[in-house]
Amino acid sequence: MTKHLDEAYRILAANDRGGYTVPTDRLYPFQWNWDSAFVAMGFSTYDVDRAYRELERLIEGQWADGMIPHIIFHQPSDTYFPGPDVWRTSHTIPTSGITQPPVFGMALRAVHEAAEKAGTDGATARTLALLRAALKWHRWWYTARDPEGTGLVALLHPWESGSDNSPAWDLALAQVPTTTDTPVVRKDTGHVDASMRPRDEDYRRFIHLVDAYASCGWDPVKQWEKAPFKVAEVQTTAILLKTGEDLEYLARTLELESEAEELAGYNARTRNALLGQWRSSLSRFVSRDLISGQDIDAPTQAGFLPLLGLDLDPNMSTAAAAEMKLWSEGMKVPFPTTKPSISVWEPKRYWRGPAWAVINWLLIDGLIRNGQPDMAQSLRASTIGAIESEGFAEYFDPTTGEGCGGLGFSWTAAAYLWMA
Ligand code: 9YW
Repeated sequence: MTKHLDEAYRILAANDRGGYTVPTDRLYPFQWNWDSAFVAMGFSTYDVDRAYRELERLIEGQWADGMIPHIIFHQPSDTYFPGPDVWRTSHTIPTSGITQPPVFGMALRAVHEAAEKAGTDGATARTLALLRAALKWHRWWYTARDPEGTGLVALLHPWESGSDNSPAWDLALAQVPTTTDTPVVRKDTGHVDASMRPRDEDYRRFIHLVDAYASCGWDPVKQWEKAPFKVAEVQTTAILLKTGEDLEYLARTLELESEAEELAGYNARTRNALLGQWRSSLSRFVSRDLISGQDIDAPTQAGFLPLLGLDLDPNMSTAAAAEMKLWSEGMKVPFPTTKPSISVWEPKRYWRGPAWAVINWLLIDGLIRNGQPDMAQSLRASTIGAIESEGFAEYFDPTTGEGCGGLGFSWTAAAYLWMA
């Protein structure tokens, strides 16, 4: 184990670009939002100052309206597409124009607690500044991405989910044209085998959406009206709820009572809304396509993520854990991000089947919260085992355990530090 811990520390040091961490060299040469939140939790296990720094560098990219973008382009690099010239946003430090799952609040609580434990100087002031940024982003989610106050937040681009080419988007994305005003010059397939990546057609649709929102001047109200893709999504909403709980806890700890009450209000609304997305016939939760008005019942990991932020009735949590066990049968490394028995399942293609350490991390937390320690323990053991035998890969083929995608991956290192 010491050998692997040392390797995890080495990877995070190698991917440091000056207070922020790139997900991996070359393939992803900038700061990614939810990657950095996981990485900050990894750092909090041994270097609290560096953990704070990771989050502080991320909020350098925060927009005036509160959004924290999914990529912060701190320094130029020509090894990634689409770069700042395609996003055409106007923030001082170049950024993308969309966001990513708000793991930030979970990370902030973890870092704050680690600082308290270590008696770190200046921790309260650093937590407070980050809490204010997190609150602004939280309000942005509820105004820009849930203008009707339903309690579920919507994504306007599959990249915002962090699960780019998940089968969950197939039907909604099929309605998005493949035409683009921007030449699609992919770089990812020069770093990683194309058979493991999203398809060209997916990329053309991803870029069509970028063009559409750039032509709205990135104004959230205009984007909401014009969006060709709009999904009220349970994985992101569950993460938002867990982050909302952690921010509420921090606000109370720092005696920000009115902010704590505001957060409690959001949390209550979202808790009810998420519960309404449970489908007992499927033993999981479903997202909703706000354009077609239909449930999205494609079987993906997202259906189990609400365990992270909810305290389910034991019948529901037992049913969800049993369903997860069924998907895991015959898998060397669960948890498959798509149900293995369905026709679109591809065990090596990015979010269409593989197992990801950070998804397992969130699922484990949700299972523990909901009284399912056996399933949690088996996911933890298989995640650690996969990393120890295959290295710190971006993700794993669940059938063979083979490490796939980019190597020396920061969030896999962070997950190992957190779990081991
Ligand atoms: C992209 C960095 C990111 C992750 C996403 C993952 C992938 C592709 O890599 O995105 O071009 O942004 O899908 O979850 O944050 O690791």
